[in-house]
Amino acid sequence: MTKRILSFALAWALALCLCLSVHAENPAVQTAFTPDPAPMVYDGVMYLYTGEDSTTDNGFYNMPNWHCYSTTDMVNWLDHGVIMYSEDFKWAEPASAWACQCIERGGKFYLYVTVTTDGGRAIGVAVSDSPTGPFKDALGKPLCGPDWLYIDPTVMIDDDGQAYLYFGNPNAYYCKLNEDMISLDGDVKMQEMTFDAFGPKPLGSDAPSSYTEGPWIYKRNGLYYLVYASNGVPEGISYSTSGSPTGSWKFRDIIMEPGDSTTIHPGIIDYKGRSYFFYHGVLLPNGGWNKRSTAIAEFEYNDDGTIPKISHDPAGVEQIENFDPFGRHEAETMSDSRGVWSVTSKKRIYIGEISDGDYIKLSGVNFADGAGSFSAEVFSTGCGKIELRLDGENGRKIGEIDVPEGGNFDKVSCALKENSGVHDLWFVFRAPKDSEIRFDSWEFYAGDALPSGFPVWGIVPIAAAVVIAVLAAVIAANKRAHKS
Ligand code: FUB
Repeated sequence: MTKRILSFALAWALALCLCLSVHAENPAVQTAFTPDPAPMVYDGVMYLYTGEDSTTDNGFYNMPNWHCYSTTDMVNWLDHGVIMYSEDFKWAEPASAWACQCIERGGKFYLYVTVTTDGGRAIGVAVSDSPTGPFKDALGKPLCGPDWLYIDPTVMIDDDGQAYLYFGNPNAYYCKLNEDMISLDGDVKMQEMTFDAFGPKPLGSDAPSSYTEGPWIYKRNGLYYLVYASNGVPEGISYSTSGSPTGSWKFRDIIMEPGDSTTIHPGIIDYKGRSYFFYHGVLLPNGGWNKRSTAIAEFEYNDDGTIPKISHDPAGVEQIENFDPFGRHEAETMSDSRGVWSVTSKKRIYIGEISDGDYIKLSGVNFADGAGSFSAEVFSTGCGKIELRLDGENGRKIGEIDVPEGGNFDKVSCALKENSGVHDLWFVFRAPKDSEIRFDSWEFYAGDALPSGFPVWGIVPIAAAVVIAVLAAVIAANKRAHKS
């Protein structure tokens, strides 16, 4: 008996592990090119701020805007769309939205960015009441700059409330921020760029140390960590530590060797008891040195607080919670996708450019006792279908909706076949050649599944017919009674 209970428990534990250890492949986002990742945790949610490498090549970095994404399970990310364009800073040039970082203070969110202005780079600051925007230029002018050195801002608020801003290429600079977070407290200072502080300079380089750009500052267990792109190009990632936020710094080690991208931009953060390392690389089809994507790796600090070596791992990170599909969800929520692109329009963010054979995948979706029906706000330029499949692109089909031609994100529904438990969910799109599907949102409804292929809207005429038939029978019976 004990044996049976044990093997039953083992089977359950195994099943649970299988459910939770679904791996999403890097990159974290497939619906845009997402360089210069900057994570932020606020109110139990992991936010990710990135630039966007345009699909249109201009021979340099063509970066029109910044995006924000969020997750609570590290694998299924929701795209909050474009949160700002570089020209929202009226003094800045279009398509110059380089690295950024967001931080919260006193219920306001401050977004520090790099943009081009007056032939140089400058750091601007925008403010919002929400982590996902809208953000507004806080000053109407640069916070500091312009000069080439003013790139890649990273920001930290120390335990005593003092905020610090760090930035710089090819040297590392810092300054204090006033409590308002939008003005400097004192002068900008350069760190001591020595071998001891930032490691050995690359062979044949004029640089004073291995420090290159893209600093990321944080404090952990009383120790300050400055993580940065190192070794010139192609860049790797190294780090230095200090007992003080202003240095002096001690070079510790290289964390990540250069990959396939000229640049690589770090961000490190703890979330739900785990430590995550964000960087970018060339990870999407048609990617390249100026079409980069955010990748994530989980790591554990060594007992002495040092950071282990981290490899470029396409496997990505483990899902840490199941996904609840009930209630309304944006279509731009996913762990993986193929062929689709996120669009930020004036009215909404939606998934567009969907053609035949494309898919969107959500990982570790907990249907609990089962969903009975499904609806989506969707339309197409031809007719189309969305197939709902479990555990694979060609997995078991639990339902299908017809996507209407024309209209404007009208709601269509279908009944579902059995789907209880935890599954990976795939929306597989079918569409005639040269047509496009646009997909704004979806929703699962708990309850008994309707017979297979039975459209939810079909209930209305049938219910009406039943009511009419009953009424007619009652009237007829009344008439008969009256006559006799
Ligand atoms: O993305 C443009 C620039 O490339 C960033 O500001 C640098 O850190 C490097 O990633």
